[in-house]
Amino acid sequence: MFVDEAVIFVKGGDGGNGCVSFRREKYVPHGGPDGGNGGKGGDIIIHVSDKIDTLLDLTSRVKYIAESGVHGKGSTKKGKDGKDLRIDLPRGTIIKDRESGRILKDVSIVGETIVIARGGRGGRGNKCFATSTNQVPRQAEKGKPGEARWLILELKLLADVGLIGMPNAGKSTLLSRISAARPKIADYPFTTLQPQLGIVEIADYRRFVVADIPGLIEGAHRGIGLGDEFLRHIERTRLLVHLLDVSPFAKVAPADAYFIIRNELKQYNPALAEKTEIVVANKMDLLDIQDGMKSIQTLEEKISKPVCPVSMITGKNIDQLIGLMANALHEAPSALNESVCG
Ligand SMILES: Nc1nc2c(ncn2[C@@H]2O[C@H](COP(=O)(O)OP(=O)(O)OP(=O)(O)O)[C@@H](O)[C@H]2O)c(=O)[nH]1
Ligand SMILES: [Mg+2]
Repeated sequence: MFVDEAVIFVKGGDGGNGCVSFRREKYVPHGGPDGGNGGKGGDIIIHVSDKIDTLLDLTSRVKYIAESGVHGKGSTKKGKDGKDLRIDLPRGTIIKDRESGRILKDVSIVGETIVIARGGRGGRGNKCFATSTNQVPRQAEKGKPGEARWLILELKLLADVGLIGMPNAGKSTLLSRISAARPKIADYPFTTLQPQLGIVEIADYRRFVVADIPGLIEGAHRGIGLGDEFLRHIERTRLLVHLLDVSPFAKVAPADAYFIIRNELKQYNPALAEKTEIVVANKMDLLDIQDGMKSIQTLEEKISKPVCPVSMITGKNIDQLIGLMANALHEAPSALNESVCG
């Protein structure tokens, strides 16, 4: 299951106490103060990683407490600092303070590190309190406690590619063909009720994340069908793949379906409609070759965009489509418009 919220407690390590000690040496009857300072407590550090895609690991552990600093010792020995504790979070996690509800950080840069709870300062040893009037100070400072807070972690589905289209167009079938995800697929509208993620592995250990969302219909932005709230899951994607059912059984003609969905995107968020888009004609196996070629040509003229014809059932052009997605994610958007499916 895809977990997108976790609540954790974080606490920096406590600072070590300062030490009260006096020098004891042969032939030095009244040695001066030599109590060392305590070590600093470790920090809790958030590290943004591209190795993880969910908050699943964080749900098995609630408390994250960094190591405390060691107390100071005699002979002005400073206590050792506590070790920092690193928590890896996936890109796109929003970190909120549970008490105030305030967003502390919206992490998006892989490799970024953020100190989310500081370790306490070590206390000063009695050596620091010696003055000209008090040469035998018997006081030392206690270490400060580490910062502690409850955090709410939220992960917006952060996908590279968003699959959009009318219900029954074959979006979930596409996700199941190109990734290990196993979404529900059925021959009726609104089979998908919740967004699903799949990871597509490509050459050289590269991969990208695809989000399959419930189908959209005319008026989705007014709440018709399942509404448009799922579009928020693809707001941050870099690429949209727009699936059209070009079979004779489609309820809406492909060009009409295209413009209906485009309009819903614009109504929801004009920036979403600006994203690079690959248009895919699915269910080509249900057309004969001649009709298929002609209908793709007509469709391309009507929408003034290249269309990639595929069949999720026979597997026709799926590899080419993956190539188009990979290129679009890595190349300039303008290069995409020239690309064609074989
Ligand atoms: N003949 C044929 N059928 C297909 C193809 N792709 C998908 N289908 C069928 O179309 C139906 C709908 O597929 P889904 O993948 O569930 O469609 P969806 O777009 O995810 O639908 P919603 O979740 O309702 O939005 C299923 O019965 C699929 O088997 C294809 O290329 N050819
Ligand atoms: Mg579906």
